[in-house]
Amino acid sequence: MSHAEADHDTRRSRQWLAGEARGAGVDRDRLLELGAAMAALTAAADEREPVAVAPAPVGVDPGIAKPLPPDLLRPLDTNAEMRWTALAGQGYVVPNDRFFVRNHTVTPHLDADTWRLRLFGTGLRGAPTRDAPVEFGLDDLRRLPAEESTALLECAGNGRRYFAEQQDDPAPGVAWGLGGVGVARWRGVRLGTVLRLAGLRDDAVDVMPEGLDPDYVTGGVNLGRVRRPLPIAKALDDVLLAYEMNGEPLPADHGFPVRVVVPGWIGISSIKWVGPVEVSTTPLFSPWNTRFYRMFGPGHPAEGTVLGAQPVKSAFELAWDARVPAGAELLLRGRSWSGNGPIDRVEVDTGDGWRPADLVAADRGGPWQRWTARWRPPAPGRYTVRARATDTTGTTQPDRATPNTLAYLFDGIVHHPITAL
Ligand SMILES: Nc1nc2c(c(=O)[nH]1)N[C@H]1C(S)=C(S)[C@@H](COP(=O)(O)O)O[C@H]1N2
Ligand SMILES: [Mo]
Repeated sequence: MSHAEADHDTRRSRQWLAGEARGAGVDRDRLLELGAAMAALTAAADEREPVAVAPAPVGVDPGIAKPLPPDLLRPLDTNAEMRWTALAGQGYVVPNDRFFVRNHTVTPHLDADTWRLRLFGTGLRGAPTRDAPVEFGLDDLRRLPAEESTALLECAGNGRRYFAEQQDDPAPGVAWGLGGVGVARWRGVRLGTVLRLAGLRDDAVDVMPEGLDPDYVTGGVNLGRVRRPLPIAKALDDVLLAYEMNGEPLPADHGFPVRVVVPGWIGISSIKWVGPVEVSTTPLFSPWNTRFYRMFGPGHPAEGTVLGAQPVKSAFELAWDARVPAGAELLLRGRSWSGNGPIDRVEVDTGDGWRPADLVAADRGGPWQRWTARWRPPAPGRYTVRARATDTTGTTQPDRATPNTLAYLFDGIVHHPITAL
């Protein structure tokens, strides 16, 4: 069976439309009724308008635990995006102090001693209920065989602001630049190991981890806790219950004490602060796979279209409108990535045509690819630099991304301004 998110979602949305919905939190007729007409509203309320480009005003608590130094992170309402300058001179992974944060509400402060993973549902032997689940404490998980995985996490809305800024396609929602992405070394136990210990049945089909952060309320409707189903095949493949990030205990903002890490799938799949986990012999649904994280708008049916893998993107490790000395040779640095697989080549244009960038050999085949290109700005003035990558499936970034109502999956070539002085 395919583990690709798009294939799974195509199957599930057919079942959902056929009325097999369970666990969606809102009944199916109501969801259909809300449907595409709600899409614009949903987008605005769901991802919310950015309120600050500068650091959060004094007295406004963004609900994020770690400091948000302006040179590392840019607050965007309840979220914070990594500044790409903060990666200049860094290694392969993004240090925890500058890793982006995407919170639907606020970072909860959980007690590791009383925290429990609680598995329940028809997909486990004896069908334990939510109130009488199979439990694991943090020490139980730490005693199980540990695994490490270097995986990329990216919000589906990453790059959203360029729909409006570069294409005149106004886009509601969190105005991410390109900083809603990061790679970290995650350590934990395989979800599959825990599912088997909990008594996984052969006929289980879906697994739905649920976060312990506050309920998500939007458009006057309480949608409950952030949760999103995974097919059993993916859950048994490479999904981790991670308790460490880059060699440290998972930081509060990134899911302490334990989060799910779903390599290759959009960020929302990787549920933070996981508590309850439903395992079911019938398909599971949540607003996070029926209402959000779908493509709506021209060219899509009313119920929306599956959100596939993250597309190809590239970013310079440079400030927006960076100031550089005219006449001196610069080494431009950047990174490219794709949800379809490794990056094959990267080209850079500094104003006189596309030329190949030099790829860092050690990164070949990994979740993202670092590259460099030399450039000497000939004279003082304003310049635009661009980078475009091609992945191993042959997919290249287009000049223009295809718009969709919720403005997901921006893959256009970003025009990065630089001023030479
Ligand atoms: N419980 C919970 N899990 C969550 C979220 C959330 O708000 N609550 N946000 C999701 C989204 S949309 C993304 S992109 C990633 C972001 O992970 P990070 O904040 O560690 O970068 O977490 C996902 N997991
Ligand atoms: Mo996200």
